Amino acid sequence: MALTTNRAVLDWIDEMSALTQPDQIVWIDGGEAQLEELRAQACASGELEKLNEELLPGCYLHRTAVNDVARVEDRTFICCPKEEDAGPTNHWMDPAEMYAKLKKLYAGSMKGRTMYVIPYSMGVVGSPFAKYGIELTDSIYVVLNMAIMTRVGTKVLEALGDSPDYVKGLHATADLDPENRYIVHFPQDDTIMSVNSAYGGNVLLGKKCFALRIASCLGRDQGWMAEHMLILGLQNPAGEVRYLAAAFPSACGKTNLAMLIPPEHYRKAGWKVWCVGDDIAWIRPGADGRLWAMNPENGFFGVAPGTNEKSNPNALHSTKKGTIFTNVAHDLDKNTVWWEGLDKDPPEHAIDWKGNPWNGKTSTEKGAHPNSRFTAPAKNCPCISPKFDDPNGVPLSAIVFGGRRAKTAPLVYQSRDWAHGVFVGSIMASETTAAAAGAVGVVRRDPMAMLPFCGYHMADYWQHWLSMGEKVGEKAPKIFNVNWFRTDDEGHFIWPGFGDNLRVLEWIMKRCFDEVGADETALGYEPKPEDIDLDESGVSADTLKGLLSVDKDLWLEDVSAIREFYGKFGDKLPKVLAQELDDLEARLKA
Ligand code: GTP
Ligand code: SPV
Ligand code: MN
Repeated sequence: MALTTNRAVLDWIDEMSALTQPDQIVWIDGGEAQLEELRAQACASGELEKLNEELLPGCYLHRTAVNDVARVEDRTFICCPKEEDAGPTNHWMDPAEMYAKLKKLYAGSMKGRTMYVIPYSMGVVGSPFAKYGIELTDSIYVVLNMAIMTRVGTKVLEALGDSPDYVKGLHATADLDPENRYIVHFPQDDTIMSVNSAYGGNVLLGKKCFALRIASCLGRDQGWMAEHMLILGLQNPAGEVRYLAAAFPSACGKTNLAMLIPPEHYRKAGWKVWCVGDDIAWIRPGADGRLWAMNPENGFFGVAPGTNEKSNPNALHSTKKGTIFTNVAHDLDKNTVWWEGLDKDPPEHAIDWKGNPWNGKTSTEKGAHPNSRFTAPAKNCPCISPKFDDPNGVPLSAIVFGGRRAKTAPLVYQSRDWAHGVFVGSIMASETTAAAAGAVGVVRRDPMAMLPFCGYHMADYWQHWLSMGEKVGEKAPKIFNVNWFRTDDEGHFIWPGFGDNLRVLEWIMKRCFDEVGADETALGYEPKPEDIDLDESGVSADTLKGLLSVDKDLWLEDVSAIREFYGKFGDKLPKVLAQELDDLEARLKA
């Protein structure tokens, strides 16, 4: 039975069910009883496997099709009316043409199946900054993931009332044909359509599709920003909590940084990190003129491989109950899960992510897919911020950009001012990872970690960043760039990373409050080596100097690459950014 009388919702559902022809329609009310019933159904059909109730209470395992394990950027479209508004970094098709193409793929696709109606909220339900969506899907896996990742159910429909202001999302599993897989956004209609996938960011439509691609367009029009950023609070020994947001590309360390546990002597001194969010930040100017950030999600869709008791104990702890694991290895002796980097004791009797028998002690194949994930409730996280449910979010002191660069980028540098910081974000580059289908380890430009997620022309997006800075003026957060991923000649990471990243965060925060000096370099401001605490880090002062060094020849090569990249944006490239590039080149040559 329909859970709302909202005509704009009911009419759209009628239209979509006439198209897809499900046997029945089930409304998700958000209650535990209904979710439990769906879990049982999914276990009966084999879609989910229930894990050991004692070791992993309320946890389930799911395997996707082997050709459906990551976002598909090639098949992701922004279908705004004019091609020039999608820009050179997005795939575009004429909306009428795309709607016609999709209609054929959806027609009758839910015959013999159930259509679930998921009312969900991005942000705290009822808060002035929350935005609502309805996802229609024929996948119980999607329903159960959305119920962890977002706030779902009747309360969302009550908050929406009779308003037509919600984002429409239609997901059909269809036959998972990769040739007909489409993830499509129509920003002018607040509509998302996804077909022929059943994996993560392709189908949990509240996440990248709504909270970044559609929301970035809303932010442009309404004066706020939707960013691919973690948000954390850094508590210092004086007990003050200062907040930063950080944009790293997919699988480049956001979840890890957001939940960081400080090195021991920092912990003893009273340092602590509070996690507000690990993937998405919605940022807007507050009444006090500062920029405030909130996390629209309610859970973590985190990378499993590499997560362990040492690298990220808080994430590991978050996965101990009420979690769905996707594409990890199944330990048959314990009925638990395993992935590469969990521990040095892989199971002998297991099923790998492809569903084949697997002996972790002898096999040379991977047990878990490199982009295998856990979907865990945020409330499970031991360091979840007391501000997590605060509708206003938190005030930002710093914004940090970063990526995987084996050589070029130093451990950390600070931009000269907001405009220079926007430049620093716009020239981000990083090695590709398994989070998206395609080659791994290839350096590509990924401005603000938004290359796959910006719902409009990237140059207009940069202009929007510049305008937001003008709006907040002196109160703008300071902007930094970090790189945890410099490697030595053998390809080993030089910086220990993970908890030790706090050493860099400490410097960043002190810069924001004028508590520490800096050296001026061609790039911006860098720490004086003695200002980074290396106690018990295993890193020598010389190594640190190396990590902070700037190879001018490499950077001049990068400048040419950036010039070529900027060339794609033609007249739309903000003049300020072109000037910043010239200035950087001049400083490198000086
Ligand atoms: P998405 O969920 O795809 O957006 O990824 P993310 O940015 O949240 O990345 P995540 O924190 O899950 O880390 C991805 C991978 O990077 C994992 O394999 C981590 O082990 C590794 N990683 C994270 N932080 C560090 C670090 O400081 N140093 C090194 N060397 N590796 C790191
Ligand atoms: C990412 O790829 O940046 C993710 C995972 O956070 S997904 O939800 O698949 O986009
Ligand atoms: Mn992400």
